[in-house]
Amino acid sequence: MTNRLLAGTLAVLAGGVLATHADASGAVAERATERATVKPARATATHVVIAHRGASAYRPEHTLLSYETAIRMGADYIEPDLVSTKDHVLVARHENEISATTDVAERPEFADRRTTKIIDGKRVTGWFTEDFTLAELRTLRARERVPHLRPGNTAYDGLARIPTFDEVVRLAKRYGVGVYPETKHPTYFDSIGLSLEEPLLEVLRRHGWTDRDDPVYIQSFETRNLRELRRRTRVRLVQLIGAEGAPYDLVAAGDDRTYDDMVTPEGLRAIAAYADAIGPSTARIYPVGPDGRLRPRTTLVRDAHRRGLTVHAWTVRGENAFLPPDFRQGDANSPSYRRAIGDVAGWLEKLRRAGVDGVFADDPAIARATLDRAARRT
Ligand SMILES: [Ca+2]
Ligand SMILES: [Ca+2]
Repeated sequence: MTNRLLAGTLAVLAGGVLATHADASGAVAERATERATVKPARATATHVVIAHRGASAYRPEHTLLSYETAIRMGADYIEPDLVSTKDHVLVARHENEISATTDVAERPEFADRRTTKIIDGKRVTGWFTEDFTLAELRTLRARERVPHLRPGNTAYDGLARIPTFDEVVRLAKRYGVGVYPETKHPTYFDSIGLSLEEPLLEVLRRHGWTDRDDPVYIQSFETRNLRELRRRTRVRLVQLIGAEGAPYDLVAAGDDRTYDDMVTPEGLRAIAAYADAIGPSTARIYPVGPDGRLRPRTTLVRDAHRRGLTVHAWTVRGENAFLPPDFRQGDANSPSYRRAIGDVAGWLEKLRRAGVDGVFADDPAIARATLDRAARRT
């Protein structure tokens, strides 16, 4: 474990700088330097660090810059959210609507692609990946989603393209870490003839990742596509569980079961029939009271472990704006209070004590260091 922490620390120190350069055609490419000096942590310790959208605290989310930074910080897994292009290639974006994380709205050639759709029952207006070919999407440039909270990350705006899932897997393999892909809106993508599961498994198969001991977890907030994946692959599957609401596939089918039902012992037993892990909101472990304070912890982690389910909780973010009030720090009247970093190590330690097996973290470095330090003590 000491070696692992050391490796992660060295990686951060040695690899903090990522070089970007313009290639002959003028496009910006991302390239790692000092590759030989980097020995990333491997998924062998007790606690797994999943780099949520990459090192999204430090770089625009879902870019190779973000994933590579996460690997250098000691992440075990990098987490691409997956949506489809018009020509059925999987790319990494948190939503199929891309105006918040790319420069698409400023491209006159794509102005007529702006449209309104109903996605998972909600009306959404903007530009959608399924209306662009991969070649078209590749002309866009990624940008920071929350510049008001992460102003430093805007320095990287315009430097990275939208990566394909294949590129993300190749990056992970090059560094010896795993991938933790999430299928986004699987019922919706089925409805427009761009099913996500087939190309997902095909990319993994091409890279030789087909078994439960390969460094892969596939996650979904829906249930039907995980059951379907269980029949088609041996790689590990994760049922995501929201703080509220219900899986959209159940809603669409008129099934009134909700995430509340899924965290009961009976619900967990049903999940264990097709999934290897659950990915609950931290609010399912430490509910948030009406005053915003954390309430005593639930029995979810224990109940899940009794069913043989691994527990990976989401999402740990360091800014006060995202932390439970108990862990916020600084002057609440300061204009920079929301983006100031609170006691994220304290929050991670509290989750560790609750027995979680891993966390989704926007800052993989602090998660790696905190969880490893705790493991060294115990
Ligand atoms: Ca995700
Ligand atoms: Ca499908």
